[in-house]
Order: sequence, then C-alpha cells, then structure tokens
Amino acid sequence: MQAASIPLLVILAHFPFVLGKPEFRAANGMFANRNFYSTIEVSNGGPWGSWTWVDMCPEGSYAIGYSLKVEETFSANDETSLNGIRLFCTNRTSSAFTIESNIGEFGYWARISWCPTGFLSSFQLKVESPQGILDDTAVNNIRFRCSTGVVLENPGGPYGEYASWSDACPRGGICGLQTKQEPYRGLLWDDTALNDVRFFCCE
Ligand SMILES: [Ca+2]
Ligand SMILES: [Ca+2]
Repeated sequence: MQAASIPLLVILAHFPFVLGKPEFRAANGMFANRNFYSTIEVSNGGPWGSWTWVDMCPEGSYAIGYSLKVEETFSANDETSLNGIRLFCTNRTSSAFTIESNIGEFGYWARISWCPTGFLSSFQLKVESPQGILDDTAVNNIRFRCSTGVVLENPGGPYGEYASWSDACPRGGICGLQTKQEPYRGLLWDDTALNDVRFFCCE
C-alpha cells in the first residue's frame, strides 16, 4: 500500500482543489510591493470616499475566486450595499492567500465563486447613481470575467445598474486590488461604504 499512497499525496499537494478548498490565509499587505504591469478600472464608480491601501497576491499567484461583503437590504434606513471585496489567490499548487484592501464595517461575507480554470481577468461594477437627499449606496455588486471567458456573479445589493466592462488583463491575471471607501460617518449621515475599486494585472 505504501507505493499507492505516495502518488496520492503528490496529487493532493499539487491540486489542493481536488478535495475542496485549501486553507487560505489573509495576506494583510504582506505582498503589497509585488510588481504589476497594468491597472484596470471602470468609469462608473461612486463619488464618495478616498482610495485606500493596496493588497497583492504573492509572487507567482493570481486571483481565481472572490467573495463579497454585502449589507442586507432594508437592514436600516441608511443602507450601504457593497462593503468589501475579497480575492482568493493561488498558483493552484501550494500558495493560498486572501487579499482585500480596505473594507466597510457593515454586512457579511457571503459565498465564494471560483474560475473553473484560469484567473480573474476583468470586471464590471453595478453602481447606484447619487440620490440627493435620499439614501445612497454607491457600489452594489461586481461581476468578474475569468481569463477563459466564464462570467462570475454573486448576490449583491439591488440598486443601480451595470456599466462598461474594464479592460481585461492581456497576460497573466488579476493579482491585486485597491478600494475607494467612504469611512463610516456616524448615525446622522448617509453612508455608502465601498465606492470604487481598481485591480492590478501581473505577469
Ligand atoms: Ca443621499
Ligand atoms: Ca446610505
């Protein structure tokens, strides 16, 4: 039996997705100085907040999955919808880290969606336009397209519309992100949390 168990261990070490999710650890900016060759953006982000910090996948790995932190609808008079984006980075062999830039304080992390093969490569934002004296939420949802063409979408907020897709990473894939967040302003103010995001492409 010894001879049979060695190939199995080799397979598990190289394909951690065979038996479900590997253990992902939070990168917490550990790889933030990784080189990238391009930034991909969209033009329909919200007007509030400011750009926060960059978080990057470790060298040699790319984002192949994501999860969203979304505040439930009708949870409050002041809704914020999308609060955070977490990317799952791996080289599909040994490395497994999550990255997330700054996140808002409302809502919960929901399901993870994965590119069946390839990497996250482009994105599209669903954004509610400014509502004046009414309640604003800014970004409500995001779609990703994988390098193989598969489009991923998870449940998000109900408000707003999708606009144009970003450029796609021409080589490699998405390997980092930076969010534009409106910090929590307090009880008497209209909060929106996440307002925009940009992603980085690595070789
Ligand atoms: Ca408002
Ligand atoms: Ca609001």
